Amino acid sequence: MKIINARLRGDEQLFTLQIEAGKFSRISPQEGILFSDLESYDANGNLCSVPFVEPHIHLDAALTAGEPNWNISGTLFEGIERWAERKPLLTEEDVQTRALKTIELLVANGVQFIRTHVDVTDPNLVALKALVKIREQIKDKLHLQIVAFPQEGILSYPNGKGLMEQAIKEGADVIGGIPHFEFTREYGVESMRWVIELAQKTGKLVDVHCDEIDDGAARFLEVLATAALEAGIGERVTASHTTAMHSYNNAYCSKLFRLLKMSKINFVSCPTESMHLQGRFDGYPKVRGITRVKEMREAGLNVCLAEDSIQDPWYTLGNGKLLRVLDSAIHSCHMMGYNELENGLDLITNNGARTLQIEEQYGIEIGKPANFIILEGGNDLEVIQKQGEVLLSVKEGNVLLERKPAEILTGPVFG
Ligand code: 17E
Ligand code: FE2
Repeated sequence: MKIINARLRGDEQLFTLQIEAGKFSRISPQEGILFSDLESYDANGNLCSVPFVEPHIHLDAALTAGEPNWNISGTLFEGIERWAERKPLLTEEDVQTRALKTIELLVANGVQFIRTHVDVTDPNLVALKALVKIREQIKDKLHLQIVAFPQEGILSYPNGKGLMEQAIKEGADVIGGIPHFEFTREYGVESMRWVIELAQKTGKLVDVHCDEIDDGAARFLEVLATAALEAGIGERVTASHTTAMHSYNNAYCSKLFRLLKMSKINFVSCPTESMHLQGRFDGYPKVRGITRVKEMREAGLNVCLAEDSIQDPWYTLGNGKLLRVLDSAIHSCHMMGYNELENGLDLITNNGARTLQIEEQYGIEIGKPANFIILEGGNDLEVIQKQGEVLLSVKEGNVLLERKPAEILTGPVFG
């Protein structure tokens, strides 16, 4: 396979990329524009980028919005209640059907690497078993990581610790947590120490729903980061959401950031989800309830963006388009500075890859697996401006998706 007339991130020139045996074998700058031929894919000056990474999605709950009841208040807590009504109705087939449909949406929008949280506060672990099967079924096409996510708590749910351990035995890759939802602060603290100890014992990664609440007193992030630092496993640990950080005072945040940098943990922000769920207990002015993405980037912390929900009890919209999530973060986090836009795609590509610890499979470099997408636009700024479609997605040399650019058939021409 050969790609001609492609742009690469951070470079003005046109490139030809050669792929052999599923790997990049040659990446060379062109003298000028090459004529299309039958053997080559003509990128037409568009960007050849590393694939999108979806580092935080709930595939078990996707496409269940309104079943059996709608979330009327729009709060996280009502979402958890509505989901608790849907959970007893789950079957493996139901989970598999919805998860595969959702994965198709993500793939159609350039995603090749996914981390899904799966609720394990279910004595039968129905959703977990279904997703372990899906991971196996699609493994040649897509990288899927499964987080054992204790939606109703580790210490606050009957046999919570046992279910987490069972989920690891059944094949979960990542250990989750939800300290801000545990009954007490003490349970929250204990759960974070327990999660890190389990990660040390099992060698698994960690990704905690951490401080997803507009309570400036929710400070489990410092507990998680300290435990990760002391265990020396920070790079394998992720704090998702951290929306309480929006409500922390700046003096505390300044002290906290020193620890976060030392710990080397990763961050996931879900700006569309947080803007929708957070701020619900405020009058005006209302907090946006999004973690400090701009400040994290400036401090050199690893932060990436995710969609979190696709049409579930927490969030009725969602369509697999990470460019929409990025657009939302750019607005809500004041990140429209040129310096922030020129490498803006990092937030939905490289930073997510680092969070998932998949960097050896990731990167447009000779010898690496040929995993890439072609985006409408010649650089990060143009791609973000256009909000266009993914034209091609290739995984290890195999075409996952090809799409023709949309074309206006009749319409105004003014110049
Ligand atoms: N569960 C949770 O605790 N938080 C979320 N944002 C979602 C599920 C989607
Ligand atoms: Fe989540």
